[in-house]
Amino acid sequence: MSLEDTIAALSTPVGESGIGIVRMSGERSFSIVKKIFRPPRGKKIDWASSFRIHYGWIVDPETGKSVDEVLLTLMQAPKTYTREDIVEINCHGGPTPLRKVLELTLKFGARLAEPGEFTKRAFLKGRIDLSQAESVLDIVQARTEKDLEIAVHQMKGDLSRKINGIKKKMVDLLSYLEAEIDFGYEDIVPLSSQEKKSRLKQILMMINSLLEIDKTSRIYREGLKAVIIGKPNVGKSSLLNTLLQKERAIVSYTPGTTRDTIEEMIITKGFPLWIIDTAGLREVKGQVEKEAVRRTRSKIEEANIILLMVDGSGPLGQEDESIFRKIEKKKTLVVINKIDLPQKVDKERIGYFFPGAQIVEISATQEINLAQLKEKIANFALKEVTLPTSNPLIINLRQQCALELTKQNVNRALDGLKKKFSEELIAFDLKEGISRLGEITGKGVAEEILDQIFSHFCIGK
Ligand SMILES: Nc1nc2c(ncn2[C@@H]2O[C@H](COP(=O)(O)OP(=O)(O)OP(=O)(O)O)[C@@H](O)[C@H]2O)c(=O)[nH]1
Ligand SMILES: [Mg+2]
Repeated sequence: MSLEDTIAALSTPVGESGIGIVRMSGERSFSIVKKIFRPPRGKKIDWASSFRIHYGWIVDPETGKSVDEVLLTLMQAPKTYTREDIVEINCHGGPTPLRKVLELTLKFGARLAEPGEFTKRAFLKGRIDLSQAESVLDIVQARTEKDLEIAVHQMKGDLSRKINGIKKKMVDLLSYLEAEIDFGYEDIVPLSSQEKKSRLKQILMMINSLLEIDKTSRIYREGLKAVIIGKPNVGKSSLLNTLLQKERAIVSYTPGTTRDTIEEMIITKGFPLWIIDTAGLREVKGQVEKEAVRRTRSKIEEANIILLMVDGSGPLGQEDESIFRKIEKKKTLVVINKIDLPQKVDKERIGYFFPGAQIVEISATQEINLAQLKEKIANFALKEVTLPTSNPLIINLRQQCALELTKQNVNRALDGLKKKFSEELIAFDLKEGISRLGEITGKGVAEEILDQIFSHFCIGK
C-alpha cells in the first residue's frame, strides 16, 4: 500500500438513495476524472479552480456511452481532507451507476481504497493526529448527541491538547535531568530533589485526572443498563418489546418462555439505556434452565438498575417473594405490570420487602405509563453513577493502555528519586513514558497498529 497511489471508493452506503458519492484522493485524481467526465456541450472547465462544483456526465470513453448525470467537486491539495487532490463525484444513488463510475476510476488508474484509508492519509500527511483520526470513527458511530459532542471535541484536538500538556511537563523535567547528566552540577542550577518529586506528582495527577474523566464520561457512550427480572409470565418480554416498539422477544402465555438474555438499546434523557430481558430468577432443575438463571444473575451484577416486575392481576406468590429476598434492594425499582386487568396484588407486602422503594404501575401490552417508567428508570439509574465534573472526554482502549503505561513510568521515576537512584535511571523512565504518551497522538506507532486502527473504518471514510 503506497501513499503514491491514487485511491478511489464509494463513500456512501450501497443501496438506493438520493445521491451516492464516489471519492478519489491522490495525485492522479484530476487526470483520471478528466478522462471520464464530460461537461455539457460548449462548456469549458477550469481544472485549476479548487472547491468548485461542475455539472456534467460520466462517460465511458471506450464506448462513448453516458453512465450517469453527476456533480463533480474538485478540491486541490493541500487544503483537503487528506491533504491530497480530492475529487468527489455525486452520482444518482443507485448501486449500478455507482459501481460503474467506480469501475471507470479504477480502470483509468485509481486503486480501490482500503477501509479508513482516506482518514489514514489525513493522519500520515499530518493534517490530524492519531487520536483525532480515531475520533472520526467515534463521530460516525455516536449513539447520542452527547456522545457526538464528545467525539467532535476530540476531533478538534481536545485529547491531543491534554496529552501534549502532560508531555510538555515531562519533557521539561527530562531536559533538567539531562543537563545534570551532561554538565554535572557546576554549570547549571539543578532542581532540588523535592522540586523533581513535586513535578512528577503533578504529572501523575494530570494523568489520573484524565483517566478519571474518561471513567465517568463513558456513560455517555456505553449507557445505563436496566435488567428486568420477575417470576415467569409477569410480562418481562412484553415490556422489552413495548419499550423498543418492536417484537424483539417471544411473548407467550406459557411460563418460562424466555431462556436467553436479550439486550437492546433505547435512548432516554440523552443516554443510551440498555434494556435486558431475562428468564428471571427461579428454582430450576434442568441444564438449560440452570444456565438461563446463571445468565440472569450475571446481568444483575452488571446492571445499574433492576426492574423487578410483578403481575398486578394476581396475588404475590412464594416465587415472587423468593426473588424479593435475592436481589439488592438499593438498585431495585418495582414495576407492577398488567394494571389493565383487575388488581389483586398486595402493595403493602411489596412495601414490606422494599421500604421506601419507588413503585411504577404499568401495562406493557396496553402501553400505560411507559413514558413515566422510562423517566423513572433514567433518573433512578443516574443516581447510581458519577458524572464527569469537567468537560467529558472518552479515550479508547489503546489510549488508555498507553496512559496506564506512562503512569507506571512516572511512578517508577518517583520511586527512583525517593531511593536516590542515579539521574540516568530516572531520565530513562521519563523518556519511555514520553514515547508512550506520543503513541496516543500517533508518534512512532507501528504500521500493524495503524492498520488495525483503520481497519475498523468503512471503505470510503
Ligand atoms: N393483560 C395484560 N397481559 C399482559 C401484559 N403484559 C404481558 N401480558 C401477557 O402475559 C403473558 C406473558 O408475557 P411475557 O411477556 O411473555 O412474560 P415474561 O415475563 O417474559 O414470561 P417468561 O419469559 O415466560 O418468564 C403474555 O400472554 C402476555 O400477552 C399486560 O400489561 N396486560
Ligand atoms: Mg419472557
